[in-house]
Amino acid sequence: MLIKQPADIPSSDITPHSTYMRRRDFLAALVTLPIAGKMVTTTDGQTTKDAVTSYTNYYEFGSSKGDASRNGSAFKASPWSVTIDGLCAKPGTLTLEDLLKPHPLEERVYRHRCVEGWSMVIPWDGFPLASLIKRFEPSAKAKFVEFTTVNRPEQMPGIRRRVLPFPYVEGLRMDEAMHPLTILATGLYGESLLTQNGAPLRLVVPWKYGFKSAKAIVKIRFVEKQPLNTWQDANAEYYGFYANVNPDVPTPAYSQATERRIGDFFQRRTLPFNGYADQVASMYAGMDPKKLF
Ligand SMILES: Nc1nc2c(c(=O)[nH]1)N[C@H]1C(S)=C(S)[C@@H](COP(=O)(O)O)O[C@H]1N2
Ligand SMILES: [Mo]
Repeated sequence: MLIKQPADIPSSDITPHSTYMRRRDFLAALVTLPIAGKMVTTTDGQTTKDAVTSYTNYYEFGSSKGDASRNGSAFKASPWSVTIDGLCAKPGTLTLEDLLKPHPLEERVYRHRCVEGWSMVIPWDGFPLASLIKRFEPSAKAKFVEFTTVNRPEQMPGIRRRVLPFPYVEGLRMDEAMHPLTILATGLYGESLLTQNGAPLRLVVPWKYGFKSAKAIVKIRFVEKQPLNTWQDANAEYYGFYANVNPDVPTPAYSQATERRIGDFFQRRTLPFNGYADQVASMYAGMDPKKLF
């Protein structure tokens, strides 16, 4: 029998500390969360939990990346309720617990791309938005879904300073909202979402730029007309409604052709629809790809 001496162990056999920590988190997740399934959509290495929970965009807490993790301690994500209304047969206001009950959580490992040119790979815990939408029976007139996020100036210093028009609003076309890749997330790395990541409930739409991922959702509304999302309202030249990742369409500030994965040194080429083209491109057939930003 061959016994490996420490000097014989190639460095590739040694589990990096971050992976070891991740495994521990995963074991903790098995205990705390009933995860029903797992969908891994990339083999790229996952971004460290430290980076995912500190490098965030959340303007209700301020306009720099660390603001939400620094300024989030006054924010209370419990109790929480969500109102679902608009063009549907069964509108209502539900506590978060009642809203989550019928939806088994899954782990989804997704690429996450920001307009600013950085990206991450994040293991979310969540469930398909479609399974929630169906419960409320939207009518045939409902063409879009509008998401409104929480507006609590007393707990959110960025709202007091009016750094954006609040509350933060996002929207999806109904078919985008019903797409199986679109999820509502309640956790990441096997643990409940922290304030800075959008606790207790946020949207994740992996083929679109991060700004579509509304955090701390309190209202979901079925509407006939395309909603005006906050970033388009604030600066339409930079941010559109569709926000589909398109490496061929630069914004005035950033090229979009490449991205830097947080933790990497080199830039990598950005993929159309953030690498999800096979699953989503057909939804935009016949539309001008330059206008899908
Ligand atoms: N409520 C709310 N949701 C928000 C934002 C925000 O300022 N407020 N920022 C958006 C932007 S600009 C991005 S890039 C993503 C970033 O998600 P992340 O911080 O989890 O990476 O959240 C989006 N969701
Ligand atoms: Mo963003």
